[in-house]
Amino acid sequence: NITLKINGVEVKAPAGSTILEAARLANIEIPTLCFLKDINEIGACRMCVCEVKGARSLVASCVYPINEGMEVWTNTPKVLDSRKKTLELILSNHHRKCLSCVRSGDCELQKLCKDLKVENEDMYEGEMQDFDIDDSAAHMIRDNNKCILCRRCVAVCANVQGIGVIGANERGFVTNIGSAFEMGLGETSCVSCGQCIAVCPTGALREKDFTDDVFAALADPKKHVLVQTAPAVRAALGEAFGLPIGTNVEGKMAASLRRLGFDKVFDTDFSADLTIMEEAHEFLDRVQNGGVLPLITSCSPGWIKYCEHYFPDMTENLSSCKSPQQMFGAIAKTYYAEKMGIDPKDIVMVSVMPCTAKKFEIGRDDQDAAGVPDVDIAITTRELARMIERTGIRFLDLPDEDFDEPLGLSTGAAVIFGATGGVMEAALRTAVETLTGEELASVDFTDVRGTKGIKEATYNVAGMDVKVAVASGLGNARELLTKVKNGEADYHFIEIMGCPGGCVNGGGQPQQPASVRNFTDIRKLRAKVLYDADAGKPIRKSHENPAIKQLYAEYLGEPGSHKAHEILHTSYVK
Ligand code: HC1
Repeated sequence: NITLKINGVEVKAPAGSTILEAARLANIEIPTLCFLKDINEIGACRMCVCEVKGARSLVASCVYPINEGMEVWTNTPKVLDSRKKTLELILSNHHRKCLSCVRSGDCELQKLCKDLKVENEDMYEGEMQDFDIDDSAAHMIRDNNKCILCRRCVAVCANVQGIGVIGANERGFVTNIGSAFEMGLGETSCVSCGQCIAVCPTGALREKDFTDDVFAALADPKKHVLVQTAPAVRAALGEAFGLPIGTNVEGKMAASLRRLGFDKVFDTDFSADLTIMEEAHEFLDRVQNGGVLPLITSCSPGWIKYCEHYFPDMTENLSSCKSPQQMFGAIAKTYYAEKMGIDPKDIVMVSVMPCTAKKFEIGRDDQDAAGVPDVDIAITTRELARMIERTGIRFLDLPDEDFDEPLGLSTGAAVIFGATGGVMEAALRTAVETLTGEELASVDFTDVRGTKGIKEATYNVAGMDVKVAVASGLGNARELLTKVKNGEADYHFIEIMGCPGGCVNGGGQPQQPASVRNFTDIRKLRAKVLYDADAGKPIRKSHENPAIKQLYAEYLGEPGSHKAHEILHTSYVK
């Protein structure tokens, strides 16, 4: 450990720490704007400046390493004044439409202005940029008039996802973040993961909001409006209402959806179980009949788009299974519609997803089992929170309620889909029992759990070594697939999720500020919600879900049947 003094108080911190980290250990939060640990460590915005004894000027504490005997001040008038001036300068070229901004109340810039006593937002009045809004992508909007050039979005896109479709254009006063050659984001090979939105400190980046369409459907008496909720939503929705990260709000979520007026409140977990039935069957079929291996999971639409753009020769490795979101819509508009005697055209299928790429997925080709789109509207966890707020539902006071049956019934295998490794574990539970014909002694495949970017394991199943790998985040996916392509690694089955940590950390989840993200692994806390939910379920294997058994018995026949293929499987483009 290194001993230093911060504001006159002795502090000990591990060698290699920055002033920012050492101060945090002493319960002093130094404000930041551009800094994101391990992602954007550029020391550029000057919000985190401090005085260091002997240094000629203020230093950027996010990148300044501590040393023995160092003396630091984080609270002198010079420091506070400098930070305030930085904010006033940012505001001089920021469209300050705070009252109508989607981030009002959780904008990092707004909070800093309040904390640092900015009293005059017009301090440096003068010429302002007036950028066009980029709404060319299916899933999001860029409003550069609210961009503060922190470059977090650029860094997460390039350094974490390995995509790099955005960067700084021009120089000086006209600097702006966008794509090359002034292209709209929708014209680039952006995969819609929304990680840029998740890290944006202001309202410059936001998802396309479809909540008005949902309200219109709910108000239409001719429509039968169904909702499905993704596994990871229950692990994060509570954050939008001030609950600690890692709170499971499944019951309150179901209650709130009922009060919003949905005709049935169903669960994507049901179709996650269904996906496992089809995907495990497909895996065993490929293994036993010399099909293309490794089989790669297909539930994450950001990953699918990435594969199509960047690894087109591997699309035949993709499972032909639709994602659980799409399978749900397909079953709702075929099996459920027939059972209930409702014309599929009168069903409005709404999905609540932790993901922005799901907005893109619903418009893909070959996703219309009943001749109409499987899913009509995909909204994010954040949009659902806004609907709840807008209608005055007192979320925290709601009772816990259950999903409706039968499409609300699910197992522990389904709920872990939302964490990296969860789909693999769920598939193994079913594939192993199918292959051996014996009951598993333990359903926990712990080697594929955890937030590590790439995980590998080998399981001996019925005398065969089954090699599996799991990657989350597209930079990790690229690393793994490059090894497979070069013959340096060889697997039977791979799970890939587009977002680091899986859906719990999806681009549509409630945003956590840098002051939280830099010091807490939000992926781990949210994933724990799902693993705890799994452990507490009476049924933990997809093939034991009674509603799934009934669906096959009454309608689909066997997994992989002709009918199952027509309704539940899809195709890809190269
Ligand atoms: Fe996901 Fe999936 S797990 S992709 O991360 O397979 O979004 O949560 O809904 O479809 O089930 C997302 C989550 C989600 C699908 C499932």
